Amino acid sequence: MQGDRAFPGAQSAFEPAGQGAEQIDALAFVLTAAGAAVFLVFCIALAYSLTHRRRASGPQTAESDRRSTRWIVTTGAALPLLILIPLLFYTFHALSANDPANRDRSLVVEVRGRQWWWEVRYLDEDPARQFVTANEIRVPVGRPVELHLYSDDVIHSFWVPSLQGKMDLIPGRRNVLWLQADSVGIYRGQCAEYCGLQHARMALQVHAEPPDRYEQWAERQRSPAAPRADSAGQSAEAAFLASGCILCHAVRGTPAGGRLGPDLTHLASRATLAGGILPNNRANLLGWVANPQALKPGSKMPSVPLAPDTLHAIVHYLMGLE
Ligand code: HEC
Ligand SMILES: [Cu+2]
Repeated sequence: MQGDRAFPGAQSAFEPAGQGAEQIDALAFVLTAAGAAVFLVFCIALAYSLTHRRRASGPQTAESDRRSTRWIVTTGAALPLLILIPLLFYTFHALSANDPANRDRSLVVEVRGRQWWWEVRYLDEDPARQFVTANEIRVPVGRPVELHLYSDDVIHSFWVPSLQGKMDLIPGRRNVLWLQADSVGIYRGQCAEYCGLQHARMALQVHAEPPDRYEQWAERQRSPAAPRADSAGQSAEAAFLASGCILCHAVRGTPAGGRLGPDLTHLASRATLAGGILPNNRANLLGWVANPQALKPGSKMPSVPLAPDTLHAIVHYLMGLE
């Protein structure tokens, strides 16, 4: 299912687009089908026994006692075990196939749940090659990605239903999940554990891309923000750097180094703003910077009063962070 145009991307566990979600989908189907079949047989047996009641003919004998005991043991213990044990082993099998330990771990992404957005850090053995982004995880199609899930505030839950089952992000703990997208596309995810006022507006997108496009994107993300060449760009940058924004936001390559809000170094390359609630375009950026509390009440970004000129200059600067 495609979402509305502003927010493309499937978000359905019944439309798996990767191995993890496929295994869960198959497991859910098998367990539901087996449960339904058992229930059907049970209903038929119940209906039969209600309509074919025989009046006890003659006194109970040792023979009829033995017969009913045999029935009770077969249908009450042996039959359920015969059905449940294979299902149990099938479940174990499906779970172990979904274990991150059995995957290639060359691409590791750290995801930190924040009230109410996602910080996404691409790890690399060479620290200079690490980079940070927000609310958007790009992955090369067909390659497993290991996710390390953290939280510093409250419990969140990472769930991209089309790609993998959900897993909690718990303060003080590292949880590990993997996912792999098998076809190019945008997959929507959502925080799945109530985490405060704006929990419902804490979404993310996974963009699965061909490997070469992914590499191009990653290479760009690694680089610091490009210096502004024109005078309008330079004065816009000065307006941003003189504002309170830099207390909370970082733009690599500039003195802005705040850590409370999303890294803005390549903001313009992202599809959405503020936990996936707004498509990233000029109008929404203006609206967001002018008054985030109107769009996401309670958000940890305060509405900062800005003169109209300053507001436009800052938005101009942000639009150039490609
Ligand atoms: C007190 C800290 C703080 C200050 C000051 C602040 N922000 Fe934010 N900003 C945040 C937080 C936290 C978020 C994430 C909000 C959310 O999605 O719930 C955010 C989100 C954003 C986003 C969306 C980023 C994304 O990828 O979704 C933009 C753009 C932004 N801020 C720009 C600014 C600008 C411009 C200023 C200065 C006028 C500013 N911020 C001042 C904390 C702050
Ligand atoms: Cu939440």
